Amino acid sequence: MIPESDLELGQFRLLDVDNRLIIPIDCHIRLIVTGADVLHSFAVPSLGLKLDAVPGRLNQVSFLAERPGIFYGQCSEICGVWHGFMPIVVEAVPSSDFLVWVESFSQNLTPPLPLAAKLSGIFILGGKVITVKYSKDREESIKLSEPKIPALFSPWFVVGLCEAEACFDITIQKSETTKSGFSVNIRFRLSCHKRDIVLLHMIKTYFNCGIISKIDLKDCLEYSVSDQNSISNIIIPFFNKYPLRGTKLLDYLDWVKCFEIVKNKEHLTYKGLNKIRQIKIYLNTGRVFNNDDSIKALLSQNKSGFVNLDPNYISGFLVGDGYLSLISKKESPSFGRIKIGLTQHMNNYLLLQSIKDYFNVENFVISKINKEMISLNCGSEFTVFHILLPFFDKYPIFGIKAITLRKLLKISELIIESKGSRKTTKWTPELKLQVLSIWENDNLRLKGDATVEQVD
Ligand SMILES: [Cu+2]
Repeated sequence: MIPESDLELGQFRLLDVDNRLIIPIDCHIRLIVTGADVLHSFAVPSLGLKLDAVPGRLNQVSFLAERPGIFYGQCSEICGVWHGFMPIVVEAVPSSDFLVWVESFSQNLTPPLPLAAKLSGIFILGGKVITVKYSKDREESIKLSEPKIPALFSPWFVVGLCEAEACFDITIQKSETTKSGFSVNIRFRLSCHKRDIVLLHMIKTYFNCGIISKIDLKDCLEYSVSDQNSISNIIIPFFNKYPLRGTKLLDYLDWVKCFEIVKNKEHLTYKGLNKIRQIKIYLNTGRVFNNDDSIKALLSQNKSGFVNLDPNYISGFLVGDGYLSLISKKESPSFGRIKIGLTQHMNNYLLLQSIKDYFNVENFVISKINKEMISLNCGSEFTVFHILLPFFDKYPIFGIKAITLRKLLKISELIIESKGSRKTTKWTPELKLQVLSIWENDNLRLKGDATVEQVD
């Protein structure tokens, strides 16, 4: 049920739910009902449905929705103090829509959740208007269409993005309700700047679990999954199927260990809790790298059975930890130079190396930024224009950076054209203006699925 405080205009008090039951119209549906605790009754009068929910029994009924619509019902068997607060919403959609939804999920993950639970969230999100702020003086509202997973979207993109931005989080808190005096919270978190809200929503739609919330301190939004079912049925199977490959893999593996402890309720004992504490010391920022060969072996791409680096992983990683920019100061001698690169902590040297090897081009080199950070960047205009930009076009990046990429692609075309057969670009004032007009052009914007569209 949606609590009164969260109701939006047009929603019904005590009747609207956060998980709708989605069914196709003109299809014979068999509904199987049982009770998990006490007697309830599943009743939707406008569909002619009323069925007792009895613990330990399966009752079934068949029905047919003849038209699309939203049908409301409530528990109809006095079941306890919360009896008045357990509404039912059935949403009937045309079977073609239903199939499209099912299809969009079958290509990705098939979490062992009931379909209705898988499909919720999408319907809640669709039609919502959000304001996206691109820069200080530019913002626009985007009506989220029923969010689609873009056609070229790859799970490896998500992995790359998570390699950069995800946090496998464990918190231990004092608690008065547990015997050990502590409770353990396990969360998967992915944060990004608030202008990338559409991207986060896309990830949420993809995983079909979790919530998006604001982190107060910064202009940050966070996508997080903390319920055990979703972690166990969606997040962990995902990262087992599409493994991380940098130092985050180590965090992930430790985090899974802790999750297993919690899942088996061992954290309620001192021994289990201490195990988690031990692991937690080294998690995320606490990890010590002493050039341990076993770690190297784990992260080495030569390890047998290691999954090949997928190009979409690189795209996701660029969205998280990379940069795409243009030197746009008119007076600068480097005006018009396009910069693409990835910045990482030294510990992730092997990862950057493997990306460098993937491209296997000259002028794409790893350099030291300071004591701790290294970056993979490109000093050759030819490589940027003819290899890197087209690469990220082919294996698309999503989110705000996709807009930057569009512009840089246009600028590179313009520069290539103006060069003709010359070796270097002749920067006439007109050419500079043309470049700037593309760079500052506002006619590109993000669609509800985090891809770019042109507005004229
Ligand atoms: Cu009831």
